Amino acid sequence: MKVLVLGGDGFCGWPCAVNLADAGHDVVIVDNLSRRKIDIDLEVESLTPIATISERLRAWEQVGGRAMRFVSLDIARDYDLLLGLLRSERPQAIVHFAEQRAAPYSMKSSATKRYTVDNNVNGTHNLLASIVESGLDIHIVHLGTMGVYGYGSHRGATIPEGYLTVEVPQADGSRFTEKILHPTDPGSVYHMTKTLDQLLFYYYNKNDSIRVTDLHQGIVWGTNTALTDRDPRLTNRFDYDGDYGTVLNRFLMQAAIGYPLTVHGTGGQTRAFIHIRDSVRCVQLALENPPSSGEKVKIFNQMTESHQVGQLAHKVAALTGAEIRYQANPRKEAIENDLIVDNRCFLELGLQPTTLDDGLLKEVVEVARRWADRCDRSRIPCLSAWTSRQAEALSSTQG
Ligand code: NAD
Ligand code: USQ
Repeated sequence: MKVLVLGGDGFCGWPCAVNLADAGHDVVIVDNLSRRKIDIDLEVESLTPIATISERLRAWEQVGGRAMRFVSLDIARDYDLLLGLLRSERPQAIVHFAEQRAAPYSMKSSATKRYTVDNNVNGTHNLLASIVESGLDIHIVHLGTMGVYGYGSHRGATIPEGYLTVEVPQADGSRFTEKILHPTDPGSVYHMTKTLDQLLFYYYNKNDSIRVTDLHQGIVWGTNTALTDRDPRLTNRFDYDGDYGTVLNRFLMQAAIGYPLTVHGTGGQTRAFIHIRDSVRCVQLALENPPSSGEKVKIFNQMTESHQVGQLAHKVAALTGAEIRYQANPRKEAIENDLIVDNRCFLELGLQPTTLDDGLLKEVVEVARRWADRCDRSRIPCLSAWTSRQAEALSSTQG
C-alpha cells in the first residue's frame, strides 16, 4: 500500500512510519517539523537525543529498512502543495498525526490557543477537501483522542467506541432508538480541536463518502519500539517538560533523576493509557482493516488500560523509591473521575497489550536513567494554567 504519514517525524508518527515501511508499505512522511521548532521556542529538548529527519531516513536504510521519502509541507497552510502531492503520489491511505497535540501548550496564551485551532482544524479540513478535489478514494486513519468524550466525574457508564445508542421519548409516549456520535466534552483547547475534527469527518463521510477511521487514543507512554531500537539514530523522542511531557513518562523521568513525582491535585483523575508499541500496531491494524465504501466513520478506542494518576505515582514510587508531591492543579478538570472504556475492536483484531506491569521498569532503566543528565530540571514544572484562578493558585503555592 502507498501510505502518506502526516506528522511522521513526531513521537507517534516516526515509529509508526518505520513500522509500516517494515511491513512492506511504501511510506512517504509529510511533516513541517513544527514540533522541533516549538522545542526551540520553549528552550527544551527531547530527553532522548533525536537525529534530524534526514539522518533518521538514512539510518533506516542503512539498517536494511525499506526506504521512505520525506516531504516538508504544512498541511494547514500549503493546500495547493498538499493537493499536488495527492495527485502525484496517489496514496491508498493517509495516516494523520499532524496536529499540535499538547493540552498545556494549547492553554498557554491566546497565541497558542489560536495556533492550535488554526493548525489542527485547518489541517484536517485541508486534508478532507484535497481528497475530495483529487477525486481519489483514500482511506484516512486519524489520531484522535479519548479526551473527546471528556472526563466527567462519576458517570459509571462504559464509553462505547464512538457511537452511543440513545432512546428518544416521543410526545405520544413511544420511544425510538438512534445511534449518534457520542457527545463531546473537551477539557482543553487542544481537546476541543479533536472534537471539531470528529465533526469534519462525520460531514465529509456523509457528503463525499470519504472513508475514515478515527482512533480515539489514550495517553501514549514508553519511547521506542523494537524497530526504533535498532540504531541510536532511529531513537524516538521523549518529552518530559511541563507542556509536552505526558504524565506517565514524566513520572518515569522524575523517578530517574530523583525529582518528586508531580501529581496534580489529589491525583484522582483517571485516564486511559497505551504503550507506543501498541499504538503503532493499532495504526497498522486500522490501515489493514479499512471501512468499506459507503460505511460510516469507524471509531476505535485506542487504549489498553485505565489508571488514576495518583495510583500511577504510587506504582512508580514503589518501583523506584521516588517521593510523591501533590501540587495545585494548573488545569480546570474534575478532581476525580471514573473511566470505563470499551476497546473490543482492537482486541478482536488481535492486539496483545503491553501492560504497565510488563514495561515500566525497563523504561525507567533503559531510557529515563540512561538520559537523565540531559534533563533540564527547570523545564519540569507545569506552568500553563487553564484559567486565571488556576494561575493564582499556582503562583501562591510556588511563591
Ligand atoms: P508530536 O507533536 O510529537 O507529532 C506531531 C507531528 O506533526 C510533528 O512532527 C509536527 O511537526 C507535525 N505537524 C504538526 N502540525 C503540522 C502541520 N500543520 N503540517 C505538517 N506537519 C505538522 O505528537 P504525537 O505525540 O506524535 O501525536 C501525534 C498525534 O496523535 C496527534 O494528533 C495527537 O493529538 C495524537 N495523540 C497523541 C497522544 C500522545 O500521548 N502522544 C495520545 C493521543 C492522541
Ligand atoms: N498530570 C499530573 N502531573 C503531571 C502531568 C499531568 O498529575 O506532571 C495529570 C493532568 O492534570 C491530567 C492527566 O495527568 O489529569 C493527564 O495529563 P497528560 O498531560 O498526561 O495528558 P493530556 O493532557 O490528556 O494529553 C495527552 C496527549 C494528547 C492526547 C491525550 C489523550 O498530550 O495528545 O490526546 O493525552 S487523553 O488524555 O486520553 O485525552
